[in-house]
Amino acid sequence: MTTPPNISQMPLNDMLYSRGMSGDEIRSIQSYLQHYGYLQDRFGVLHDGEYDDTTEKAVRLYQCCFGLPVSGKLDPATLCEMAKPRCGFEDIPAMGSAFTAVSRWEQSQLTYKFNSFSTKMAQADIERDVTAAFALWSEQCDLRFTVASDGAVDIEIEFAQGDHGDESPFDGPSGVLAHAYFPPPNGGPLAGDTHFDDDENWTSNVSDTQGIDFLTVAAHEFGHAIGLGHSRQRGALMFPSYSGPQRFLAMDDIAGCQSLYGPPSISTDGDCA
Ligand code: TQI
Ligand code: ZN
Repeated sequence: MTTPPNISQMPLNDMLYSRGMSGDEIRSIQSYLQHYGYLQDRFGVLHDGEYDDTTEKAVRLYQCCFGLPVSGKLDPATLCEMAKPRCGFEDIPAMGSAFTAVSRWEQSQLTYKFNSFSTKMAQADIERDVTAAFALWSEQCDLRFTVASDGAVDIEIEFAQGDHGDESPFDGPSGVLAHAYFPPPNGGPLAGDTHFDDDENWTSNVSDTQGIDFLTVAAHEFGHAIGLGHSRQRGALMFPSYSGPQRFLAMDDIAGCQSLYGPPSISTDGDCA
């Protein structure tokens, strides 16, 4: 951890720094904002020593946190606040988790079954992709998924078009692709159930750029079915927009599922001698 610059030792008298300026003072301010967590990755690239758009966003965030007028400029009031003695710990944790967790299943063994299949993909491909999508989660947290052919299960999987008997009808091609219900007590009897819009052009072929990768969407929906909400982290499987196949979990997804279920328990079935 580097020492933050001591703003009280800067020449501050009647200075006003704003967009477009550059120099060593700007560099010190940037390093101050960085140290306390105000220069966030999501603000974009930072030009060292230049009062750029990213610096302005960080200044706005700082002003907001300290109840100062949010001008985006380093005015005397803002500089005066920065020059005050303060705690050396960051105000905004640098690696703050981006995931959200809603609710969890009480048991670590979950069952699923298929109520219907797609008209767009072969049943065997769907079964294989669902197995692989569940495995992404079960490899990283203490959950196991087993398929059942009938009877009461935790996660009911179905493909449907338009109105399909819950409160959330599908909307035809594109738009909403699928939805899943969070673990109990959310969703009542639908808890965990995962529905796919069969008006989408589902594919199991990653090089089919016209289609929507079923495994990716299934893995995202199962994230909801085990209790995760969306992540603020671009690149997380639980980030709320689809930008092509992503058949792996990001660190943030792993942190999310482990916060609910803990790391995978040591296998007792003899396969890791
Ligand atoms: N379906 C939404 C989704 O699963 C439904 C939804 C919106 C939702 N907000 C929610 C479900 C909060 C649970 C909790 O995100 S979607 C993507 C992604 C959709 C979107 O059809 O828009 C994926 C389905 F993230 F790529 F945009 C799957 Cl992977
Ligand atoms: Zn989602």
